[in-house]
Amino acid sequence: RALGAAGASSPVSTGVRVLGAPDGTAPELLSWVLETAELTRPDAVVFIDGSDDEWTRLTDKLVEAGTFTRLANKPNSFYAASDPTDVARVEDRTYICSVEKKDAGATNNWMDPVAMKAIMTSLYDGCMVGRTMYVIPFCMGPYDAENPKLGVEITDSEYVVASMRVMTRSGRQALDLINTGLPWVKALHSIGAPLAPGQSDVAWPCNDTKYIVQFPEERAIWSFGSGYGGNALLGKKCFSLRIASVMARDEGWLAEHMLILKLTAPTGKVHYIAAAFPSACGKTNLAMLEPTIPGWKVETLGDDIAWMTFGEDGRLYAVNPEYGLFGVAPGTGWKTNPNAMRTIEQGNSVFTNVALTDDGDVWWEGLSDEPPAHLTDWKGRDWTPSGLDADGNELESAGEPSSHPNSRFCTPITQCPIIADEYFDTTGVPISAILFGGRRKTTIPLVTESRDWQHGVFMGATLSSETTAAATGAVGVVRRDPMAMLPFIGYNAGDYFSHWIDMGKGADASKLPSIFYVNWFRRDADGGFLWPGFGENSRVLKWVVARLEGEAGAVETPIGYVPDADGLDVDGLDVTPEQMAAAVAVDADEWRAELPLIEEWFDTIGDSVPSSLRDELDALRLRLG
Ligand code: GTP
Ligand code: SPV
Ligand code: MN
Repeated sequence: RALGAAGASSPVSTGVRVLGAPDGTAPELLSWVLETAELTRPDAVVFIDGSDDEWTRLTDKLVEAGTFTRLANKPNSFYAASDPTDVARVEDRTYICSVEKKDAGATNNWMDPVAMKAIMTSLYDGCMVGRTMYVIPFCMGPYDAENPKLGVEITDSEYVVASMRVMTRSGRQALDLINTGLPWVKALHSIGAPLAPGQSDVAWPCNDTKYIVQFPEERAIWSFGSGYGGNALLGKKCFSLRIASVMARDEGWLAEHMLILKLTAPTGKVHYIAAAFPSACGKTNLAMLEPTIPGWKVETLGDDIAWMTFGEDGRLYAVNPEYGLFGVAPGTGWKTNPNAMRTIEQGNSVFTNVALTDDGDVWWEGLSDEPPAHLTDWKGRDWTPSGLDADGNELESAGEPSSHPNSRFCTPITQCPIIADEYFDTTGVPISAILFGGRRKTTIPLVTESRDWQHGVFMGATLSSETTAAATGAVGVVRRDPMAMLPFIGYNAGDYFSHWIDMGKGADASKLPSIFYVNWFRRDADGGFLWPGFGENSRVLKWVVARLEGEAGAVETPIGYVPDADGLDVDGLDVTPEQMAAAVAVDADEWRAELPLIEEWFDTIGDSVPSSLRDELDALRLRLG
């Protein structure tokens, strides 16, 4: 019972001891906790207070259980390796259980909420036996927001508690707000791995059966079977995107899968930019970019989620509801993302499914040019760069990367050395430009400016990208990923498009952000990237800002405006004029081939696609000839 030491203890009718529930805990919360304990039957219930002592108790317990390995080379930091089957979001097991099927739309899995609850209630029955149930009060966004967005996650995973403490504002302060009577979201999570008396635990308990379920009308989340980030840290994708997108539709704002950055020009002029790229397509990297062009500065506000609402001045303001970064590890290094490196170096971080070095640090592909001579890979096996052991025998890990491609670092955003002061503002920052981007080998130019808001929404609605390891399933398959939100829209995608169109119609057009479409991932004939990316993306940001201010040249093409011959600043860049031309080229044949795919995509969504977007498709077809 060491975990409960800090709190009051009250025996309840179920016989479960509730530890740390302070006097004044909202009755609705207390009764939900007791109801859940009655169903799931944990050994104890612990309220999370957010204290340092609590962090120490939790991480000690995780180390003792073998889930965490304390890193010798980073302060207060831990390594975890998941079960090899529990490494990513499970989109095929994710459901939007609205009352009516049509409200989930064609892009979401759906089941009748009553039927789903019957299935999940029997899964939850006794699922926490032998474990501790934690109650995590949390707040997405600042505590002093006008309408703080509160939630409570119940979980039986200490890994989830530790991660939620990094990723959200959580503990006593959130509970105090809930206790004032403000609305809050119920988020229930179990790894689904009860322990019989005497049964020994494994380092990463989980269940082969997984369900990630949102009940939009009730604003409730039920998750079962997985301990992985997006499936289990319910404040993140489940609340801040799926449930929040429904709230945003109803209340007239936007909940988006976007980074937020502050860009300062050499003149001192500031612009705030939001960008939506699908999972593992470059948000964290752009958010922390170190410009290669002199005099330009980027500061970070967010790397994954933006909540945007119109301010009284008619401009669109964005806040980042998160408190941490849950970033893709592979590819993150001093050359590509030095600010992420500086953030994690300070410690207080959790690394999952990366490799361990012999001196107690972490490593992953792309961290440095040369891998260490020996590693323990994410599956716990010996790993060497050659794939051979000291005797020249082939290792079981030979030919495989040391880290899972979706391995992640989980670290406090406040440690980011370039965090913008405005991160802490409750009102957010006024957005000048929105970038949509994807991972496409062909067709999509480096940067294209939309003609207006409606055309920009069309760009977002038809965004396509190659799938990545952030979700289970095939990698590298081109699919439509509207606004980078395909797995996260909590309702009918066509209605979501209408909401975007309506947001623009209700606004002063001169104050709306300009919308751009970017692609860092276009390839040449040999398969190499046409554009160096990372810090060099500052050159694209410079062009975006110059367009906003009417200072940069552009060519009008059937798909929008692309930089003219000397539009992009390529001073000092090691790229040939031919490469540059290929990076921004609009190939009419490639685009004509795209038309039926867009048509098919709209047909998949069906009648709910707004007619204005069908009009945009017709107009594009005409312009392409
Ligand atoms: P989620 O956290 O899954 O939502 O992803 P994200 O959009 O934040 O992706 P992230 O920035 O972590 O990048 C994912 C991968 O893309 C990493 O392996 C990066 O190294 C790589 N990447 C990011 N930016 C660029 C770029 O400009 N060019 C190229 N070639 N690769 C990039
Ligand atoms: C993503 O997949 O878009 C992520 C990681 O940002 S997760 O939080 O696991 O969804
Ligand atoms: Mn994401």
